[in-house]
Amino acid sequence: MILEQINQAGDVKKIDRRDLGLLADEIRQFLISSISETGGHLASNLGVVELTIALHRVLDLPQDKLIWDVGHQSYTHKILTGRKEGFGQLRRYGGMSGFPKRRESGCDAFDTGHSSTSISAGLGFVRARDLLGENYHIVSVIGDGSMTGGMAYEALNNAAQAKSNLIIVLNDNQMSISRNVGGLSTYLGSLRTADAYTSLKAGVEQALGKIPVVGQPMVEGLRVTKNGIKQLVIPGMFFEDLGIKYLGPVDGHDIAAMERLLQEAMRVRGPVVVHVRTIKGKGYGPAERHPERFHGAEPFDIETGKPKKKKTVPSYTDVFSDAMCREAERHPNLVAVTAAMADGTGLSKFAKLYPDRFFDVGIAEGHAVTFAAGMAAGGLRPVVAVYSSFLQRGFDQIIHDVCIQNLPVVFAVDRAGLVGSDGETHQGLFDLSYLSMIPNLTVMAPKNGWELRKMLRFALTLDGPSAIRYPRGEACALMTDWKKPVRLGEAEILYDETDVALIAVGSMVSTGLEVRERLRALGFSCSLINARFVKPLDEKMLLACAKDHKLIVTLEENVRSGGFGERAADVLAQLGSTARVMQITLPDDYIEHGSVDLLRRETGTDTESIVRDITAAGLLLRRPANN
Ligand SMILES: Cc1ncc(C[n+]2csc(CCOP(=O)(O)OP(=O)(O)O)c2C)c(N)n1
Repeated sequence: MILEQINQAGDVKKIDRRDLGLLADEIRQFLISSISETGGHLASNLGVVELTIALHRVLDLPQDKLIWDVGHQSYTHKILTGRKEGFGQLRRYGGMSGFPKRRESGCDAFDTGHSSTSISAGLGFVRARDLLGENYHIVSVIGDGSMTGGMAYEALNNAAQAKSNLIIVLNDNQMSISRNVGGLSTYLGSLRTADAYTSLKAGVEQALGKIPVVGQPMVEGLRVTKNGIKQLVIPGMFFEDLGIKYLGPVDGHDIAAMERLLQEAMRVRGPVVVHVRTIKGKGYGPAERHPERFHGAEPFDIETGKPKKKKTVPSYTDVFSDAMCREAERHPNLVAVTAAMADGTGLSKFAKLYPDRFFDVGIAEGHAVTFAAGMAAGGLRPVVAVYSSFLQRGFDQIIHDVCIQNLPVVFAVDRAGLVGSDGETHQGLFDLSYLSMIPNLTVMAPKNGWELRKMLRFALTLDGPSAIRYPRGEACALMTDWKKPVRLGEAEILYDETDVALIAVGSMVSTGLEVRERLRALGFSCSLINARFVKPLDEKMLLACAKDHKLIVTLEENVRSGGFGERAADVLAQLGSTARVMQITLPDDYIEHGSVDLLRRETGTDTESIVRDITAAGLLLRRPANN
């Protein structure tokens, strides 16, 4: 095994050039077999095995800086920097992250997870290197999908001024998670076939030149339109015009050719784009055929490529997916927007049924929000389906473009709360805080699948903007008997008792149900309220709870700061209530990867921990009464 000779950064340089193909094969087998057990990002990683080997052969890590955009494709990099053993615990609590982490290795130059940051960060390193008088190479590796994000262009524009070396490797596999979209992807397509254009142009000129009398003037005429033709035949004009040198395209599975081109790129004074063509999923049939399915894969059977665990219960995403198709029938002006997450957000079905009313804008959440605002101002009813952590990218646009103008845009905020194995960058911990502080925006969270459907229907009746946040994974199928119609700012009282009032948001309502059972077994009487609205808050309900209970407990999957509990306590204080409010929230901190159940326990938001906290507070509460 060649792979056994790789134990730390730099070892790959010692491998005989003739054995590099074998090493790439072994890495692929290793990736397929370990990800089939743990799950993880497979297709992107299989695509960059040779590219990563070539990068590690020309760079000296950790002195040189290698920045992976998104970072989901950094597995081979982890293997080549002595972390092969970490794959047994990949993305598990306490185990190795699926993304680059500076705390995990000195060879991880910059933490990533969200897309399109690598050129900005790389340029930052360039300025630091030059101002501090240091000497090392900096390479940002960015995919063609991530090149659809606006930040990448802001960075390119800024990088063009740099006078010292910055290498931008453009990993072009024509795919984002699904097929890449937009003008840049078309442009890259033309670069891929640049050789064909070059020979086409030569052929046309030669043929025209042979035509008597008119032929030669036609060739001259053709040359006058030089720029137009140059755009077609000189690869990388877009980058070159910006002031960034372009090299390539090069076959991303040819290690020697990439090493040569990277060496050349290292000699450039200034920013340089190295255009590398790769095949997503390379070397594993099912992933090559269905790269979108193997982008982020659950554990799977290697023979068939099928997931090991069969899905039986529909997820919230599935419920939303169906609800959108149903609402589209009722509302001819309803349109759907995604930022490169058609599959992940469940909009693929809508896209098939209503292709003219579906918009994939690329990995461009900020643009998606303002684009939706424009459509709403123009008379459409846009629904932007987006993950909680990625919507952070659209914060200003939500305020500036949607909410100040009170435009009726619906945000379907998926993956809200703990998401699990993707870790810090992907957990949806902040949306209740950053959304519920925005004037005009209605913020809701459903207790189960039924309520998600009703909330979407309700949101489409509002004159202003709204957000519905729901978690990753199976839709709660409990509490189906409670079907109170959704009305603005009204909570739903599930059990009306005394002692403790549990007021829960969305995913925490079912936890509240369990907590209530346990508390009742301990002799407490216990109300359970489904908050439904985080904004506007149901003040009447809050005051009633304060009056009739000894303790109010709020439950939410969001950080404490700016969350539901803090707002509820604040409203009560403002209304003059002295009610005791206990806030069950996620900590004001970043939460690493791990299973959601385990993370709930670690953060004290599981049933057991909540019951423990409440009973402790309950005893304190009772003491004065017993005296
Ligand atoms: C801001 C943001 N939005 C969405 C995503 C989800 N996402 C992860 S990878 C990816 C596609 C990236 O495509 P590309 O850069 O071409 O990499 P590939 O997987 O094709 O190698 C997307 C949309 C993200 N990580 N960050």
